[in-house]
Amino acid sequence: MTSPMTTSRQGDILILTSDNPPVNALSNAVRQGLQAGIEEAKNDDSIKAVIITCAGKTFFAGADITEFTKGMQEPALPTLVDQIEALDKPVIAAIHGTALGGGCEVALASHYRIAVPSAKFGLPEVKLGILPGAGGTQRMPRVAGVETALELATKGDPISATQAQQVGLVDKLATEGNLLAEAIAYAQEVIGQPVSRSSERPVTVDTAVFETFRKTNAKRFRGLDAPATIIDLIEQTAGKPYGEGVQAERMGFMKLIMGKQSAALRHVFFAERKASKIDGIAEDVQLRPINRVGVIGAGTMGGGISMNFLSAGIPVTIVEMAQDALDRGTATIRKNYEATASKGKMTTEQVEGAMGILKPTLNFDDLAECDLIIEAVYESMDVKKDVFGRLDKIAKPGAILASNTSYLNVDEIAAATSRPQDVLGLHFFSPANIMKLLEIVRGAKTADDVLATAMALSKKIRKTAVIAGVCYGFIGNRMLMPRQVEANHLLMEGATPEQIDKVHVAFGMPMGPFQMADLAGVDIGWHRDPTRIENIRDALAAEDRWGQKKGAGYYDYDEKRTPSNSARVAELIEEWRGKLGATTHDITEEEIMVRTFYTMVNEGAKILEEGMAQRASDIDVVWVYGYGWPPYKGGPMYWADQEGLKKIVEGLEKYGFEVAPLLRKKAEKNEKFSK
Ligand code: TC6
Repeated sequence: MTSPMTTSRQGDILILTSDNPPVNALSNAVRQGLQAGIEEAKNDDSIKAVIITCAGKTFFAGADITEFTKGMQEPALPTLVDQIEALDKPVIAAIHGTALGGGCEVALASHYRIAVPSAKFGLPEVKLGILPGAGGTQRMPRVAGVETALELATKGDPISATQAQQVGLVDKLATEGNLLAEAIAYAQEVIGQPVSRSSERPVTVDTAVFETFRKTNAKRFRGLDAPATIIDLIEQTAGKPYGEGVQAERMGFMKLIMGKQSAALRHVFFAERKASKIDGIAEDVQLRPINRVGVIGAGTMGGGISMNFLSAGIPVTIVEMAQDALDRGTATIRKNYEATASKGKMTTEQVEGAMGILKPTLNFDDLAECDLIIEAVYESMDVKKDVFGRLDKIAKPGAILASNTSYLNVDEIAAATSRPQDVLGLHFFSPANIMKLLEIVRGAKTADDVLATAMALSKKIRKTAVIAGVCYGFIGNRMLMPRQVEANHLLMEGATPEQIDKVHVAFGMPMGPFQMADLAGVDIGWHRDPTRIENIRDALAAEDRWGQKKGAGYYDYDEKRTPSNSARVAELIEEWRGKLGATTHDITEEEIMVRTFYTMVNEGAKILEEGMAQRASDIDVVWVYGYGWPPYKGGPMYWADQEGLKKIVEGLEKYGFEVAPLLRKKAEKNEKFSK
């Protein structure tokens, strides 16, 4: 096999280039090549400096994650980075794309770092449940300071080359497109100078930083092992020599990588990437060009959907029926952008740039110029059919017609047109400009290129998309239903909202079913007839207890929206238990787990069996990115695998649920959902 590493000479400079697509992961072959290059430089007196660089779209994006389960072969990355740094000739890392994880650690071990402005630097290991294990926890505080090191290593978000330069992580910025030539010139400048090793620099410590950092980020790090380990590690080793620090780092790394959280997070990493692969579609299918998107409805959903495209530089035509609704929608989009700008996350020019490509209109026919049209109108089959019938008359040939329905039958909607092959569901989650998940609903007649175009577009607008089949509620909402039904039954059988929510929060969900109802609005889906009260939810809605927005729902809220248990809700629950003649019993945590979590897994199994999801890991992606399932528990199907499918089946049977045949079969055969 040919090596992904090549060496070349430019006078007395040795250039080591990795070409290991797609992301130049530091695989065993790359590490071997780098080590051989460093060895060559050490032994050859005619070499005066070394440049480490990468071909393709990026500098090393990290260790090769696929090797983690196989056990890393020598030379291991920690050994290699120390060898790079130990060379007594200047080593220059020339960086474009992303220097992430192990890639960033290679850069830190190099004596100089030159980067193009578009390059990004980061330590995303924490997102895989591990810590920077190749000297990153030791070199980063020495190079960029403890605060930057904590920020980068515990949150995992990358910083730009300019920011990296400000904190000392980049020594020199190069012109875009001219990286290697400028790296060579830089190397020539530093040849002969004594090398400066980052591991030999002192760490300046202010002990108060750690406690403040822990406190400020307590909510964000809740339940996660890796950030806590990283903070402790940096704190405990800050005053110590590099050698001691790196040993502690090794121990921390080994402990985390063998833990359950890291395994689950790596599952999510690969699941997310797998989700973009569409079964049964040729990889080279020709995509349809999308130069303008039409959105029907300027409400919360339509506005949020539009923002995704505007932010990606794709012009949007947004249509409403009345001027005031259109103005309100446009104003909300602007307000949201301005709020982002006020946090420093967008410039005024970017705000104006996005608003400048938004075309608000009352004229439905203006949609004729769009390549993709998404309707975000009232959730009613009749209304949707009417909209699609009208679209069919005016949309240009080949335009993709999408419904943002959360539940309805996309095939029935498609049948209202003469071009069902161009129709699909694009189910965005609210707030649509923020939530990562997109369910792409594949209708019976949806054309392959339509699906592939939607998938490619989802990447452009930075969504994580999953293909779903046509069924009520698709993947996510369909699985939410048994949870909701059971949570309500549990209330009637003796549980309190807070008892159920507590189990969900302790599990790692951001909130429980009743907290979620209060946030989303208890009135959602309500028939709005205060005389027709059929269940406790109707009763709450009829009393104006619509949730947080009204200061009362399943909980009472103060002005800061802090919840407290509600005596009125307790009364209503009692009243409804009486009306239904419900007998109550002590509800245990186990019962709540089975009835509100196992039932979701059961529904997931049915979804898989019916082919409504392509693979179990897609279901996990839906729940992690759309419903706040804790990524460190891998998603419902992965979690069920870890619990043991036999245990899930036994739990379901104990409480009288009908077990999905696929779940039963897998449990009997001792199989798992995740491969
Ligand atoms: C580490 O470094 C630890 C060090 C200490 C050791 C002691 N390895 O995301 P994309 C694959 S931990 C293996 O769609 P993008 C990915 O699966 C690592 N494979 O591309 C996909 O494969 P497929 C720290 C990897 O352009 C393909 O590449 N680093 C790796 O949207 C394309 O990926 C990270 O956590 C990898 N490290 O985004 C960075 N990375 O085509 C992880 C990607 O067969 N990577 N693949 O499905 C990323 O964040 C992004 O891939 C990206 C590129 C921003 C680099």
